[in-house]
Amino acid sequence: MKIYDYKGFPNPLRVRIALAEKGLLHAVEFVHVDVPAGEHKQPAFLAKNPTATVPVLELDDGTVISECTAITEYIDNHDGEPLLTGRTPKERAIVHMMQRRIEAGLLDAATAYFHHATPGLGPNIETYQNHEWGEHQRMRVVATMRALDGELATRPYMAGEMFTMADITAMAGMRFAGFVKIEMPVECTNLAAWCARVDARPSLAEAA
Ligand SMILES: N[C@@H](CCC(=O)N[C@@H](CS)C(=O)NCC(=O)O)C(=O)O
Repeated sequence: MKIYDYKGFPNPLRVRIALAEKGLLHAVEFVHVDVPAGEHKQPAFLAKNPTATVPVLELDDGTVISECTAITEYIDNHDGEPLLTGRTPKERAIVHMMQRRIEAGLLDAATAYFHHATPGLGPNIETYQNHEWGEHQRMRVVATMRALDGELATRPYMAGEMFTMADITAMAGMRFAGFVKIEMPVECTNLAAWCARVDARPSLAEAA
């Protein structure tokens, strides 16, 4: 298996954490894609992923899979022992529900803020910016943090009693929000405790 990514970027981090949780971090070959230089917009990469984003998983048979949720599903289920994506239909549904809420309201919103309301990846990559939209997304991030804080009053992890893909997306989102200086409201004590709990997992250090 090959993973095309850019170490340190939030979406690649999601897949690296999933690999670490499964003990597979050293079983894959990482191929560096120079995103700031625009390599992901060149024909060779677009042939693998027409949406021009990293990470991308390439299987030994040549199958190419993009989107972190799809890649995580493959990594987690290929051995028949899922740890991160739920085991029963109900667990799987709740993991996907929470994952998508968090992806949209936290990670994607923080990313939109970065690309639209800050210099982002620089003028060569940021060919369209809408500052007002970016600022709106910053407010969405804070609202999502408050909503997640409320959810975490009743359970230790985003989708229930176990650490899952929803927590991975949330950690990538919280880290990226911190990187772009969107602060967590001080009253979000449940979310702060969750951050400390998840940060302490060995997979986070292994994937960094
Ligand atoms: N929904 C995609 C998002 C991937 C994504 O946006 N990756 C960023 C890096 S964190 C990227 O490749 N950005 C390139 C660009 O914006 O031009 C996923 O889940 O993989």
